[in-house]
Amino acid sequence: MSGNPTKTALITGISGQDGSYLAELLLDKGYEVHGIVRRSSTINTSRLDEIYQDPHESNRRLFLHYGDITDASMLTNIVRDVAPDEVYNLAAQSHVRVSFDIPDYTGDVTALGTIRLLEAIRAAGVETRFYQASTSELFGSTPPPQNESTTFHPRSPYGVAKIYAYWATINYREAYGLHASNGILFNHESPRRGETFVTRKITRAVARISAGIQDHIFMGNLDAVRDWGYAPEYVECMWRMLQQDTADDYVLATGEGATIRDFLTVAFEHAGLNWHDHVRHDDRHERPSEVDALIGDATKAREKLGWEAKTHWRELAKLMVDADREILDDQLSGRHVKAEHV
Ligand code: NDP
Ligand code: GDR
Repeated sequence: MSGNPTKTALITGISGQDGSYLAELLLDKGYEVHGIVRRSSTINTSRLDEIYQDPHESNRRLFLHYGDITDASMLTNIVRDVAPDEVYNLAAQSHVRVSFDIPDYTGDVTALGTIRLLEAIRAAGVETRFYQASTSELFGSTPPPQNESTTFHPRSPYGVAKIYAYWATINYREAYGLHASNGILFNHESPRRGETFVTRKITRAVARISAGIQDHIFMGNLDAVRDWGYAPEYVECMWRMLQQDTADDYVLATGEGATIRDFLTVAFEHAGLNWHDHVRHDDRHERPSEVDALIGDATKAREKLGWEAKTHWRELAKLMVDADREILDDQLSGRHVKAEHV
């Protein structure tokens, strides 16, 4: 790590999967990193345990601020005070199935939250670069392969909210000359993936079933096709986008699709299990309108940013199963002691 910070970044959603990897990456690059975290009744920064720095430490470069993407005045204050060189907007109600249950809230956070942050940048009058966490869910029912020119047809309140945010980002680029880029990221996973997303749900279940503490899981539609990549590789390209002279929009994907059934097969077989013995169906996990198939074409990112996904879904399934077995072993043996973040 280099000594003096050269640049300052502000990350919304720093406590999430991507936010935590991005914070690590930027700290490694010598950045001073500021993140917005929500006040909650339980500690919600466990993904930041590895990089957490005590507020009393001198020379610290990671700063966490209480806030919320629904709080416009807070956003303006923090952007003005931090005067970041780069802003990464990763905060969202990011669960597609849940967005059908809380559509209004999803729109407030995921759509309006973005324009609040863009307005905060404008109101604070700081010179900065902006990254928006856009998604393959924008393509929805348009068949693969999907690239930057593919027609959008979202299939959930989440996808609809993200379209608003996508266009808000482009509008601020065109209207105010803001260096603002959309990363249209296909599904990316890791051992830090939220436990209710399908890959992590499966790999956690594999660990628990092979340890004999669980027998089965309930799942929804197993026919959907997804293009799963590895989150640390994707956040590195978020950074690359903001290093370009000109802001632009890029698809990031592996280019390979697989069904949920395929993922189940590889994950269970990796632990010597047969998924047919352990998976049951529950309609609760089905969506009122499904996105059947997402397979991305990341040619533009390869040609313009020199980026290519290295880890594909089979390897990813295995590394996530290994990680979940290790986490469970630590928990069962009492070795898992959480850091104190107060
Ligand atoms: P996570 O769900 O893991 O993280 C979401 C983050 O947003 C968390 O830090 C969460 O805080 C925060 N957040 C939620 N609501 C608010 C709010 N009202 N105010 C402030 N912060 C809030 O998502 P990922 O890390 O997987 O994804 C990051 C971003 O990228 C999201 O915008 C997601 O929609 C998008 N995306 C993700 C893809 C993926 O495959 N992972 C693909 C394409 C786009 P808390 O920890 O308190 O819940
Ligand atoms: P997705 O991810 O909706 O693609 O959004 P998720 O892992 O939730 O679902 C993927 C597919 O699996 C099917 N499925 C199930 N999903 C869940 N969560 N639980 C189940 O039990 C289950 N059974 C089957 C789903 O129907 C779906 O087809 C993710 C999020 O990270 C978004 O924020 C992001 O924008 C997109 O990826 C790209």
